[in-house]
Amino acid sequence: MSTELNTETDVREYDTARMEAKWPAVWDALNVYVADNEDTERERFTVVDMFPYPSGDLHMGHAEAYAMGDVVARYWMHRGKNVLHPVGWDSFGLPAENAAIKRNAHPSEWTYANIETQAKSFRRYALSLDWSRRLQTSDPEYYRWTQWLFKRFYERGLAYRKNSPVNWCPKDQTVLANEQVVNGACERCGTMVTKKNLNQWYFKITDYADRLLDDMDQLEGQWPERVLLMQRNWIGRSVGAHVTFQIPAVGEMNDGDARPEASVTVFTTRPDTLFGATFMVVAADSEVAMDLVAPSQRAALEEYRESIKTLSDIDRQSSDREKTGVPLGRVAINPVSGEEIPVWASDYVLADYGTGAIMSVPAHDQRDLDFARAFDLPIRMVVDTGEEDPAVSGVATTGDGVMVNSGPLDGLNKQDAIAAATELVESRGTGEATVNYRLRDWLLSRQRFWGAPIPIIHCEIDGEVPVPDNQLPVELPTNLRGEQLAPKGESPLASATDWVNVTCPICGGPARRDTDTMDTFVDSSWYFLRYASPRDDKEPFAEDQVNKWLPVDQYVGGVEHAILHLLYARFFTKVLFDMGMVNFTEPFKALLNQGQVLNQGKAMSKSLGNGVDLSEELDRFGVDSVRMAMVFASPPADDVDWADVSPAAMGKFLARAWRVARDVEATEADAGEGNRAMRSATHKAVHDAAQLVESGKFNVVIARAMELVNVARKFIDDGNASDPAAQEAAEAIAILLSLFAPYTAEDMWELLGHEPSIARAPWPEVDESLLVEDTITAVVQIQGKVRERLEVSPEISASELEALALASDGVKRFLDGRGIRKVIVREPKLVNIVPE
Ligand code: ANZ
Repeated sequence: MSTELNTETDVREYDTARMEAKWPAVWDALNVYVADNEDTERERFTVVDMFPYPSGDLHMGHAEAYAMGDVVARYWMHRGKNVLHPVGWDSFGLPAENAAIKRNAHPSEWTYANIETQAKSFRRYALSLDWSRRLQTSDPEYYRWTQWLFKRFYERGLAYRKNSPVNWCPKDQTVLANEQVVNGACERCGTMVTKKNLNQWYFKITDYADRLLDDMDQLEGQWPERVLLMQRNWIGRSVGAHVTFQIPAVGEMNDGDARPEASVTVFTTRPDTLFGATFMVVAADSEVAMDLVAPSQRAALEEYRESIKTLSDIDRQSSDREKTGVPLGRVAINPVSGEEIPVWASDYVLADYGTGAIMSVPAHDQRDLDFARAFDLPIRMVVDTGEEDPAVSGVATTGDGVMVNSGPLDGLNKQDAIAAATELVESRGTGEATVNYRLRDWLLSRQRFWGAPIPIIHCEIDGEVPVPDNQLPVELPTNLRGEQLAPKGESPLASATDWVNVTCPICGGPARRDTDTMDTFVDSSWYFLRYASPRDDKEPFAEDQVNKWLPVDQYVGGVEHAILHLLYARFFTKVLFDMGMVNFTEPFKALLNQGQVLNQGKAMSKSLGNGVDLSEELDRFGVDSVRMAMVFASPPADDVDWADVSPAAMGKFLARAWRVARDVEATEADAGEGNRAMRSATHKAVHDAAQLVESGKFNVVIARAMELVNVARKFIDDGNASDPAAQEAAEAIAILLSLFAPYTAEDMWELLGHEPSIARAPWPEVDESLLVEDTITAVVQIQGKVRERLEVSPEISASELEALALASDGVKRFLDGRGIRKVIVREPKLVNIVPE
């Protein structure tokens, strides 16, 4: 392998190919990156990169993310921590299955081949990973414990099965996740998606909604603010009230068309506006709508329901869409005013949020106002905010104000009116205060092959029977291939009859295995815990180990996982805490989201043809140059545009830094005897770099290293190669660079006469006295005449300056033994001495 750099005379001795060939074996032999490899008493620091999906070789996005995590891991190694920086693969999932169908193979073949490719690239990329803890979620030794955990959740009532409508692609015969439905159509084949009722497994994450919200206090300032916000919005806690409206019967008794009396409960966050409710809306696709609808309106409702079937929740609630709906031919009675209001069905009310029914207050809710205007329904202002009447302006007012048109609530402000209205309905038994969440239980079952089988057996006599622990893992059959893996309306596992048909562990009678597999988010909800004791075959992880290494000190990964993965991992951690298996409630103390790697302003993609191949870049410029260029391009959280990145220039810089190490002359002298200005530059750079790494400004660390290289180069060229300050500078440069450019740094370390590995070299100690900015000149006067000039720190204290002045040669000489009557100090610039 030759690199472009080697062809330039300027850098001919800096040979990336030689370094890349030489060092990995040395690092392996020394077990440099293995956690606990020295004395195990040191404080731990755990850095976890979100583990990759083995979709092919590593790409530019991986290159950036893993370079960032590596800076953190390497920094804490230099700082003497016992660092755990593990690696694994999220290796179950759909692409492997699709590839297997296409190639008439088993998904494991594609998966493990890709893992090997990525593992090789990780090594070449010189990440400080502890390979001894490597794991793969598709290994039976791993998913055995995924199944074991599922069982514990099941025993605690946190895993359950229920019939529910799911997105269904009639062509592919498969369930689709919401993200796989694009504009109402199947992402893969474009067929319009419908809803189908299926028996599905759920985790009861809603039981943990409050804790998932409240524990975010622990993460404040340590996680990106926008991620915390997304988590909060996803959980969506709304405080409000349930209010029940009576719906009088319609039609004559004994008349086939009659509908009996009913009641409908609405969820509202604004009980204060109860007197402004001028109509009620129920979700058109809800059972309630069908129960309520008057016979004369039934056909219209059914037609309307058909028309909204393929709309997503987002479309339904979009404020841009014209409001649509059908009157149900019924009225509801306002429980506090006794007023009769019409009941409508519409798509802007969702069936599975709140109670699926709302009281509409058009004056103070824009969606209700748009609906009222579309169907000419009354608009009544009940909060006077001082703004124009919404009935006139067409803009609902949502702020605070004074209650009007509201009987007993008149004159109150919003907060007091919310409390008073809640009390009012509670006292009448027609409502109560309540908290509602947007969060839904986690649908975890998939009718797919390449996932962890759900460890449940269905028996006609005993019902759902968990597979006994000592029979785990329930391994996937190995004999299905190609087309046999294609979805057919039920899980492909159903066709493996040998596998499916078992005897019931309780009664011994004939029974069937559950044929669903788990969502891969289940696998990734606990892998970081498994890193603590990855080879444990008695339990998912050992208690002492998990509490030693976790929670993760620094988690690194893409913002695309800001919601689901993090929420699920947090949920698992809390359940395991409740089970007494871990002693912490949050899995990731700090989170870093790296930006995306773009090219010419756009995400790299095959269709745009702007993709950049990582391995080609590595061949061309060398690993270190690519890594450094990537980190230098922007602050870690910002996007990097590869078009603006210059690995070639970075290669030149690295060569220049490398030559500093080559050109210094070894000396036995103590660094303290070295040139002060050079030393000061070194110590300042090291001091700043530590602060910059800890505050996540990795790109600026590189800028500081560049400055130091310039100063050191000049110092050497000025004939100071054997000054101990030159050696000190070169060592510091090597350690700063080792955060980003491990090959170059290791080579420099060797040139400087040290044993490998630089990764274990302690961070240079900073001499505070060398950090003093510039000195300024203080003038010492005796009887008004300048007798001495002193170079001092601008921060010098009065007493220090006085002491320096009195001890100075000039002052001693001019005082010549006389006593002192008075000293006036104006630090840092002037000392005036009045002799006796
Ligand atoms: C009356 C009202 C008056 C409302 C007002 C708002 C403003 P969040 O905060 O998101 O929880 N709502 C309730 N259930 C709904 C559903 N299934 N589909 C669509 N909208 C629904 O929103 C709660 C508010 O959204 C509730 O409070 C309800 O409208 C509406 F001036 O009730 B409100």
